[in-house]
Amino acid sequence: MIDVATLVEQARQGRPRAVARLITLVENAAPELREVMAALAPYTGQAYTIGLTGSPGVGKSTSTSALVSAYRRLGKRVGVLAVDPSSPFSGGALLGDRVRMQDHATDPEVFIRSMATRGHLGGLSWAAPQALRVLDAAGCDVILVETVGVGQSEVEIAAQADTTVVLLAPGMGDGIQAAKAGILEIGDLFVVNKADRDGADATARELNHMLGLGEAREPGDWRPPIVKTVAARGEGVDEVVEALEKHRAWLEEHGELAVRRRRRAADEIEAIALAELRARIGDLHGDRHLAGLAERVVAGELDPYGAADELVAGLTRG
Ligand SMILES: Nc1nc2c(ncn2[C@@H]2O[C@H](COP(=O)(O)OP(=O)(O)OP(=O)(O)O)[C@@H](O)[C@H]2O)c(=O)[nH]1
Ligand SMILES: [Mg+2]
Repeated sequence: MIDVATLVEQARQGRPRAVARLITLVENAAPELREVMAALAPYTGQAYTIGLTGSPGVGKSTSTSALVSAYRRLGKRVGVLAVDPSSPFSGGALLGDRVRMQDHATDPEVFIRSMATRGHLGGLSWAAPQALRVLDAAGCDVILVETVGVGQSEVEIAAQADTTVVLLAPGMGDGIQAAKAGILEIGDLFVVNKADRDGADATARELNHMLGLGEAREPGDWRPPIVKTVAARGEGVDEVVEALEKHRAWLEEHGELAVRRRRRAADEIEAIALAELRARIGDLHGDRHLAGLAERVVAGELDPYGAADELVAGLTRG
């Protein structure tokens, strides 16, 4: 039996074990989650969430670690969530990240957690926001979210952060790749990492050109800046923080932070509602109502659309 009230209280005080246990409840879609989220709700909405995305090996984890250091120098409490949508297990692919995060392992003001979401009902769209709520209620001023892997998850992560950072590296044809994957549209800030390698300037120029080709911007619109970094040596990271703070100020000034957060909450509600409906439909498999409808469809007395309507009406009645 889990004492939710005590766990929540300890997490709010920033006790790492309690925070970790709450995120495990999220990962396991535990039945206690409802109670946990109800208890956490009044303490959320303080953290500034930053998503980091980009091709494998571009330097997301190294940059995350460097950003943690930078925010710690500013006295902030920092959360890190590494989400792996392709793996059903924690750890594994994220082992390397743990090595890169070692600098922060003993810092009580830093919470680092990796989470696997494959096979999860509603996957990333459902689980990651709940984990973010835990870190938020635990008093994190800043939460960095790294998604491991590529594809749809890169775009999904953008919907879950206040600010999205897209990382590229020279020599990978990254600019073109990013354009193809629809990544240019989601970047609030672009980082050309591994600037110690040849071609960083060319990549930045190429990117600048592609961003300039986008739709005409209104005055006052945000123009995503491009920052060059050598994350492995911490170079350029203060400039990234500066750009992040500028974007945050812009979001607040233009009411865009509230817009983004409302959109996220709507997505979250939808994901939970869909998961709930799916679970109820799953429950119906041994159900006489469904069996009866199927019989009528087979007999040609009812068409499948009509049967589905009846089923859904039955679900939403309670
Ligand atoms: N030369 C150079 N190497 C770097 C730099 N930043 C990171 N690296 C190296 O690039 C490799 C990949 O870095 P990660 O931070 O693990 O990259 P990632 O994007 O998190 O990788 P995945 O999580 O596997 O997608 C590591 O060997 C880093 O040491 C940099 O600024 N310059
Ligand atoms: Mg990584």
